[in-house]
Amino acid sequence: MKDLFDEIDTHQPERQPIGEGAVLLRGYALQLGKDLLPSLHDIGAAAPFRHMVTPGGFEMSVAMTNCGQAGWITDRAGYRYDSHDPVSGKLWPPMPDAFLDLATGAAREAGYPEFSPDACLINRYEPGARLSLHQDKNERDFANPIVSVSLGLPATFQFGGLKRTDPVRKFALRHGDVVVWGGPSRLCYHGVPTLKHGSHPQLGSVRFNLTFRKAL
Ligand code: MD6
Ligand code: FE
Repeated sequence: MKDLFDEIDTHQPERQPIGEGAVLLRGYALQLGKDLLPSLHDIGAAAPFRHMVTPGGFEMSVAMTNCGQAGWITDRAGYRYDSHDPVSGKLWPPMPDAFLDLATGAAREAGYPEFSPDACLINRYEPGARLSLHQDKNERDFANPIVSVSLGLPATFQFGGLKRTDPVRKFALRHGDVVVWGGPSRLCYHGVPTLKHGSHPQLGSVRFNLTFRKAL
């Protein structure tokens, strides 16, 4: 039987340049998305989502976890990558093959055939959560792109320039959309304004964002 998921998430795969070196691959993860969900569940069981604290002392509204060799963390001491989950003291769960295949495939599609991620930050947004404008700059080498996969509830993605005060454009990111982002855009400011209420047929009232990086 055709389910509600099919009705909503059948937008055509399509490539939309959003900046120099940055492309939005609409629907790229729709086929593979099904294989991601069991792994996402397992990672959340091994390394539970948590609300980290910024160096300034604010608890983030987005809950996060990681998989891969390196995980992005923040606490009062700063933003950084660590091989271990500070909550459990254990290594982050390994990056599942389905994740790796999706990330390298999308990167290749976007013109980055060498991309070999060692870190996957998983963001979980519930309605009301937001991620303020920031640059991704804790990685060792900005020559590598970032691959960002959106699952579940739709969100608005704000995409600005190299200065915080540069004008910001907005893009809707829906279930299955992938943004690949590198080259001259690599250090552009970006953010996600407050997630609106809603329910996704597969994931319910939540949005996940997976960002794959080469951190080390
Ligand atoms: C999000 N994404 O979409 C947050 N960073 O929930 C990011 O912060 C991000 O999507 C770098 C590159 C792509 C991204
Ligand atoms: Fe980011």
